[in-house]
Amino acid sequence: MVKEKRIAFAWIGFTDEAEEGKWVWVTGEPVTFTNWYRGEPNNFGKIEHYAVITSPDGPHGPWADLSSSSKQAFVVEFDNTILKNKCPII
Ligand SMILES: [Ca+2]
Repeated sequence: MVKEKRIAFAWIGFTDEAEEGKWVWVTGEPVTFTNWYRGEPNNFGKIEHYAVITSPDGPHGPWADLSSSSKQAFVVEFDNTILKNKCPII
């Protein structure tokens, strides 16, 4: 998606804002996979607590941490059962 839309970064809902170095999904799902870019997460300036997916060179874009002041696109995850019940178009 990031590559198709020519977006440099997109927020993915992964954060260590509650405890530095302890990365969690905002949905509360267990962390079973990470794809950090080499040298990331580096908490540059001690203010980077939110993960973005970067424009991929390969099939999967590596991740980096950025600060909340960085304006980026974002990825939204929907439960498709909700959409099927609420939206007649889908
Ligand atoms: Ca970083």
